[in-house]
Amino acid sequence: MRPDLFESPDYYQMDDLLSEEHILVRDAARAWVKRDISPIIEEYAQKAEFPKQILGGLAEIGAFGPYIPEEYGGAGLDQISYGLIMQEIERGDSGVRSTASVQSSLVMYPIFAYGSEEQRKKYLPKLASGELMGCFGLTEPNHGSNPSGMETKFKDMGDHYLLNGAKLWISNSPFADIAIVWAKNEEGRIHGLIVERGMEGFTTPETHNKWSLRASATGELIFDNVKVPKKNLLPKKNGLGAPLGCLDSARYGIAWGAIGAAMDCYDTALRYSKERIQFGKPIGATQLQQKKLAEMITEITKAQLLAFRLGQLKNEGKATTAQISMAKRNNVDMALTIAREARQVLGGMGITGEYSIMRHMMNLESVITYEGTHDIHLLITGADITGMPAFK
Ligand code: TGC
Ligand code: FAD
Repeated sequence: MRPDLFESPDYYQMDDLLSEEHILVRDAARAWVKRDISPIIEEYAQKAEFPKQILGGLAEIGAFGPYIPEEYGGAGLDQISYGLIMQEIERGDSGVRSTASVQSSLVMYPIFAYGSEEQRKKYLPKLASGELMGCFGLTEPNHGSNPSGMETKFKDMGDHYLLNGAKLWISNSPFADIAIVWAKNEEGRIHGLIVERGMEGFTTPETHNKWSLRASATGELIFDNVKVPKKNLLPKKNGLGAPLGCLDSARYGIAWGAIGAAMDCYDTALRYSKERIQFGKPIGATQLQQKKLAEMITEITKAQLLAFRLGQLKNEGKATTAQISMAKRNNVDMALTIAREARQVLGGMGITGEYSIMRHMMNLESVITYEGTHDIHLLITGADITGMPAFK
């Protein structure tokens, strides 16, 4: 892969809206990605391996639990800082951002928001430092978009719970130390359980042959009569709203992250268009390539404004699930469209690992599917504006 020459586009002077802390946090993440991700990521994606050596660096830039209070080991930052960190990491690779999203919003958040004080103290500091890694098991082989139908269940055995079932498509599962698992009790009510690696009957086979998120480890969670101590149940919230609440936080991070992937594709295509000569002039001087580039920067700018306003609402505790859903859908769709267009600007070179665009494009095919598919998010907006849910 070529040297990382990334220059961040800021067409509407968004930096003027950021605080000094936002810029410090953003620039630290940006420098880390340039130094520790860009030089290695293509190789790891090609060999379909997660680069475990980056976990310490992710913890150092505050990517594990950015908004979790410092007393629990988090960085105690606001939601815009969280978004900016996700943007910079995904500028490097969506799979690396996935690892940070899952750890922060799908593992640390539920322990912080729904866990007991004992659970918070036991797990959060170690998750923040990367000493412990987690994963989140909601999706099942027969229940993806419709998690309320889940079949994974647990039974009260007096001194412990007995857990049975299976989860599929779980980011980080092959190496995670703990899993936040959503399962139904005997009354059919959904609860979160903290399942630890090493518990008898708990296995995490890896999913191979992915063409997308190749530098992220994805796998299953299999529970075969797993004895889970009663103290591992998240006590403060149950029902489908509990996992969906975690998704709000992760989807928000993805809305920012996708901007990073789009910025990288745009910046690469812009530079290439100025250097590549055909018919005696740079291809960037042709009207058709300028149309592509002009549309890209317009869409990136709109996505930046959407994410920033959503960040303000989130800081004020006012962002709704439907608002977050709209930003996730719009920004990921925007990034995928830009990746496809940018790939064309590079012609044949666009399909090689010399440049990041094809990797971003393939990654974004997962990002547009996980955390709620593009179509499910359209339906969430549809339900919100009409008052008539069309899922069922
Ligand atoms: P619905 O009837 O709408 O809601 C059920 C109950 O939940 C409440 N609720 C929420 N509570 C808190 N926060 C939210 N965001 C909530 N949204 C809904 C709701 O009020 C209700 O409460 P109650 O008391 O009335 O029971 O549920 P539904 O079954 O109709 O489903 C709605 C739908 C389709 C939108 C939802 O199921 C959905 O979002 N499906 C998509 C599934 C999904 O996104 N899965 C993601 C899995 S995790 C993942 O992909 C990680 S990738 C990680 C990475 O690598 O980055
Ligand atoms: P389905 O739900 O079977 O959907 C198939 C198609 O039908 C989609 O196009 C969908 O939009 C459409 N559809 C479904 N219902 C409707 C409807 N009512 N109306 C119209 N169209 C509909 N899950 C986790 O729990 N934890 C993780 O860490 C995690 N990581 C992932 C990592 C990767 C790389 C991938 C690919 C997925 C991951 N997922 C994870 C799972 C992800 O959330 C699901 O793939 C996603 O929610 C969609 O579920 P599904 O794949 O079963 O598709």
